[in-house]
Amino acid sequence: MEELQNFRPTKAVIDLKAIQSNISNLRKHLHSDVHIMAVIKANAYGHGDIRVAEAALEAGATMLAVATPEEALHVRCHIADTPILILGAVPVSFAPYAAKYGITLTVFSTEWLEQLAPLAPQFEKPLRIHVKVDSGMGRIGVRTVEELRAVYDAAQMEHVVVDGIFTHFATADDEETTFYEQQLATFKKLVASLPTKPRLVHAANTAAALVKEHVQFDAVRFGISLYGLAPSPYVGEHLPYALQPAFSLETELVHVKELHNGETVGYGATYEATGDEWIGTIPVGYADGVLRGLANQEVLVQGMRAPIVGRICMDQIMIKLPKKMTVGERVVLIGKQGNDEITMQEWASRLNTIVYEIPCMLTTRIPRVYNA
Ligand code: PMH
Repeated sequence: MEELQNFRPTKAVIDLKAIQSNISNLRKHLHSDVHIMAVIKANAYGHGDIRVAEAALEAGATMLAVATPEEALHVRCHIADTPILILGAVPVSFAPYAAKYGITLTVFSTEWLEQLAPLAPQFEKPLRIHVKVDSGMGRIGVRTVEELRAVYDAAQMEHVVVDGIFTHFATADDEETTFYEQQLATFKKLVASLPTKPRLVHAANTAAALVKEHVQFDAVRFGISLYGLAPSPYVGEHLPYALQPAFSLETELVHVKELHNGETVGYGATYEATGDEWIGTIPVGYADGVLRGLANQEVLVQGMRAPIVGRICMDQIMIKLPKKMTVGERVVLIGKQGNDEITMQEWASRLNTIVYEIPCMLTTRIPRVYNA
């Protein structure tokens, strides 16, 4: 079949200039020799991994980070040479592919390295690994000097290069710093215990990179604010520069009608008109990730706020219009219109969650289109 355009007017518009401005502002904020690792796991937090990676690299990022082998291979198919680090645990069976395609692995277990030992002599190119330290996140990583030394020693084999060591903070986005300081001290102690320092020591996520001093080390792992979103309201109030959100969600009215007093809208007939009201329908729903928990959210139309009415359906949502409007009128669910803006943080607060979940939950049924 010929390649078809998107017929449904619902789309996510990703502003690559915003992504680039977030990177170039970070570049100015960091010491000049610190690498920026663009964290593009989960399809670049729902923004589209390849386009985001290309934009970020052009703006000053020098490394990429993903979560899984599948994500790494997808990126490598489109982007040659740039280092890609897989942040999560991977099976040993992936190691030959990692070596072949220049993908760096996270390692934290001597058993894993023992299983690698018989495979490594066949690698045509060296396998690069970063050792993960669990300094308090309690997720993956070595926890003591002894464990670190054992992993480091087990990794001394031909065709394997210990290229980095890193940790991850659990509370860098909080005002309270005690736990963060403990994690930092533990990490520094473990790094100092090594006979030789690997090339890349890294610890900072967005929050640490933006609001903590002295944790830039050799690289920062920049995730959520690459996309123009603050990791937490606390960090949002203490930003060193303004962030540019990159993601807008838009659609159009596909139907408009007038309801009269007592007439109802949607499953369960939960919404009842209290007089003459203009109701619009938009073609987006919970199968796109616009969850039913957003039933009290508003959208923007002609720069005005219009509330969602009735229950959100799988593919359609009804909104109460401020006045009679025509089919085809543009509706913004996330982003700016006129003088108003609906942020992902507004959705996150409505859903009692963190802003990270919002772009990740918007499904691939919504096409991502790019403004460069
Ligand atoms: N490094 C690691 C190891 C991570 O897991 C993440 C984000 C980042 C860096 C980037 O963090 P940032 O987006 O705050 O900059 N990981 C996750 C996670 O596992 N759940 O939410 C965010």
